[in-house]
Amino acid sequence: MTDVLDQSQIDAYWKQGYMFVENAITPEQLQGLRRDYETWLDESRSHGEPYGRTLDNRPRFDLEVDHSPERPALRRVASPVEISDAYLDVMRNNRALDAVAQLIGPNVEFNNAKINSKQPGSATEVKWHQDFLFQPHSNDDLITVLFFVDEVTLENGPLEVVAGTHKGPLYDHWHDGVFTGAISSEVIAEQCGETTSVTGPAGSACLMNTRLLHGSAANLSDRSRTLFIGEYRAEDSKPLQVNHIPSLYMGEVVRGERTNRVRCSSYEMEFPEIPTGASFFGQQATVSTP
Ligand SMILES: O=C(O)CCC(=O)C(=O)O
Repeated sequence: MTDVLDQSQIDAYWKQGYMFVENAITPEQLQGLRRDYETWLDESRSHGEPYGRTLDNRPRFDLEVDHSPERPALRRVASPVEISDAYLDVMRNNRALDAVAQLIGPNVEFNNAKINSKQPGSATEVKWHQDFLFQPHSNDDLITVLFFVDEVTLENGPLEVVAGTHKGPLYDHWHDGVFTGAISSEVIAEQCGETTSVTGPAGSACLMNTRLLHGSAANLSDRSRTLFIGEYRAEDSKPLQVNHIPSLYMGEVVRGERTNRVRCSSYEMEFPEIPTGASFFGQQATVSTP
């Protein structure tokens, strides 16, 4: 395994709950991600509603409500690793994954992957949530890696995080009997006063603890903001529910080896709702909280 982090960076990750990694992928890999996304964006012009099929028979390509042939707003591609060699290669081979292996490895499995894209002027936003509330595991050693397919700026809807909240509680994502995939407005008022926007050049990545509170606002610029998002887990962290973005590659050991061990930590939460629509954007649309 290649060590890419020194001890001070490892300590900073566990203190803040996130980490920025520059040059997480090569320029050639970046070009491949861009090329395939542009092809899918172009294809989306000829669709008026979510389309394609994932392993669990949900639409693979999800469209924003303001999508049109003239201004396509393809906001989500579920499991692009199954339909693109470029995305599969990045999922398996990237510098951020070496950092993940140092933080929660040495043995690491792939959990799931998706693209979140905010086209200029589209309504797409991500409400405040914690990833773990969508995917309970026997322990919480999971890291989400968000690869910047475009440059991410303050104007184009960057990821916003609340540093240190991975050490706090798991907040309810069910409200009045509805799984909204988001925290309540009370928790937002209490916890999300001081946020950090994670910006940087295309090709970089943000590593995020699965318990960290995060969200992102709409893209107010004239440039797209596309992220390729991969989730990884310690190999001894076993899923307690079906994967909400299943793929042929879930559970693949991407660093280290298979040990056949399970490790449990102590926590409590309500199981999430398994989405029936194309993505969690539909679930989050059921609430008006930011
Ligand atoms: O697209 C973003 O800005 C954040 C992505 C995210 O939090 C998610 O998809 O769970």
